[in-house]
Amino acid sequence: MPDNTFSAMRQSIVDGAPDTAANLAQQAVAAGTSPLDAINNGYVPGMHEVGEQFAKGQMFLPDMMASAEAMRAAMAVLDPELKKVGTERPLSGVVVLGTTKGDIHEIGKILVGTLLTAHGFRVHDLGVDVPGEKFAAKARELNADIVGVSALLTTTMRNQRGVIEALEKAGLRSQVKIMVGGAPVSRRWAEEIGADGYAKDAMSAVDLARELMQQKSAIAEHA
Ligand code: HCB
Repeated sequence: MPDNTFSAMRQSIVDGAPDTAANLAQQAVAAGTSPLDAINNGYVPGMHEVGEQFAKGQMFLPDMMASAEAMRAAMAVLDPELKKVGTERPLSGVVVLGTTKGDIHEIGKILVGTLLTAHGFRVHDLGVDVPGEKFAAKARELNADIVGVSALLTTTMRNQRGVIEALEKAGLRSQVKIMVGGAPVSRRWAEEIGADGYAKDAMSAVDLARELMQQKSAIAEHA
């Protein structure tokens, strides 16, 4: 796919233009472009630019909402394409996913869920603004292997620790691996709160989830 198409995708997000974003995604699918390339090289850079402009006071909340709408329109086209990869795979593991309490950012988390599904994981997405107890209850109900917690605000990333505490309180911590992510989150933060891993993007989340499943089976073999 030519660079100017990626740059048009990026611009459709900055402009908050859902129809353009969706049309470009359809063209990409028709041209056989990898949906992940379109997301990573086209749409996500647009989101980053929106974040930068918002931080500088050059964009406001309604603009950021329009950009999110454009991203959703592109994802509605690309999501089924991403999921096609996973249809014939054996079950890799069960993941409970959600955005932490106080936080309504969901685009990155949805992308993580889509790629995990595409790579054979069964994903239950709890949505946004999810308290720790709800993660724990769903993990118990589904006998989950992994809990993935997203946070996009510096004020809500500390609630990731709350999810770990809720799993400990429910007596599930030794059975469930925890991975964290989101723009302000880092490997160091993951270590500080006692998570099992950090992923910087959706594809790294798939790699990490696979690694965590290997760790789980190694523990089971030695038990
Ligand atoms: Co929002 N917002 N926002 N926002 N927002 C950010 C996050 C800022 C960084 C923008 C800025 O100031 N530069 C900023 C946070 C500052 C901070 O805390 N340090 C911010 C702010 C301040 C706010 C409000 C407080 C604004 C206000 O009301 N004054 C408000 C908060 C509302 C709330 O949550 N309580 C708010 C609202 C919004 C919306 C609603 C307008 C909209 C979200 C719409 C939605 O999701 N339905 C929005 C958006 C779109 C953004 C930006 C522009 C983009 C976020 C995004 O979708 N990125 C964002 C700027 C930015 O992040 N650079 C800005 C694209 C995805 C693909 O990346 O990082 O989310 P991702 O996910 C990656 C990665 O992190 C990882 O994989 C994903 C896929 O590759 N990952 C995981 C994510 N979760 C994972 C979990 C795992 O287990 C593993 C990996």
